[in-house]
Amino acid sequence: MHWKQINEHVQVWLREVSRQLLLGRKQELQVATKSERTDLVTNIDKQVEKYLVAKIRATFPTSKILGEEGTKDKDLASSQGLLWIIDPLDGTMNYVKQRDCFASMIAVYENGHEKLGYILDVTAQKLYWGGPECGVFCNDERLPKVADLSLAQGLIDVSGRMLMNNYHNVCKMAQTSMGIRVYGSAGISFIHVLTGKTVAYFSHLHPWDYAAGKILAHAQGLSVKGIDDSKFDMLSSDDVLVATKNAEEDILKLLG
Ligand code: 2AM
Ligand code: CA
Ligand code: CA
Ligand code: CA
Repeated sequence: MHWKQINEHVQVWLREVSRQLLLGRKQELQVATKSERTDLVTNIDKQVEKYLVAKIRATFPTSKILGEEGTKDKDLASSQGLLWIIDPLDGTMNYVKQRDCFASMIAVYENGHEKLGYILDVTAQKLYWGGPECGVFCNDERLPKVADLSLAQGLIDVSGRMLMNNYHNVCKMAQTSMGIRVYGSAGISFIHVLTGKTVAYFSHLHPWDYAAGKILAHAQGLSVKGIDDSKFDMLSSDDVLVATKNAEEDILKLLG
């Protein structure tokens, strides 16, 4: 399928997703915990996933879908046709506590190949989108390629949990870099690497946290790597490192 046939629909859906997320943050949220005290889900996470799944099924009925909030079709690994991986609201804790720094993400694969990735920075009203066939855009403007800086030349971004536990020696990585940042949204962190604001982002992530960012990062010439598992496909969780090629080399040497 031509990427434009998919993109014309997704761009319209994400405008509605943006409206729902902006409206939701003004309202009282229904907040529940999932795996632990700090793992939250709101009525808006569920509402946006439901909206996107309905649109995908109505428009591309043979699609397979994996969504964070419970959508999991059978035979996701079968590589035929379109596979959608969606994170309706990324940075739910930020959405609840700060009401900013959150994203919505969609990844599209066709016959097992990376096709299109979308990260919507809702409060900035910026949609980062693209893929191997069209390159990467921010809204209507093509994103420039980022400089291949080393770890010592840039900022590194890790998850709060990795930092608190000095997991994989991240304190040493931070000391080697120009400084460390923690944003609380994998989508926003991917955007920072895509736009050259940071040289690396390192976090334990699920497929819906990294699928869109991985497609965009590859199209930007950046490296995305799973650190723990030898198998790093679009359906496994892993400690994921997205970085410039130079910073990746530096970080791999410091890994604990
Ligand atoms: P989420 O908001 O969609 O759950 C910081 O918490 C970042 O890590 C967010 O992008 C969050 O995505 C993701 N994340 C992955 N696993 C998480 C977990 N178990 N608890 C909280 N956040 C998690
Ligand atoms: Ca979540
Ligand atoms: Ca997420
Ligand atoms: Ca989410």
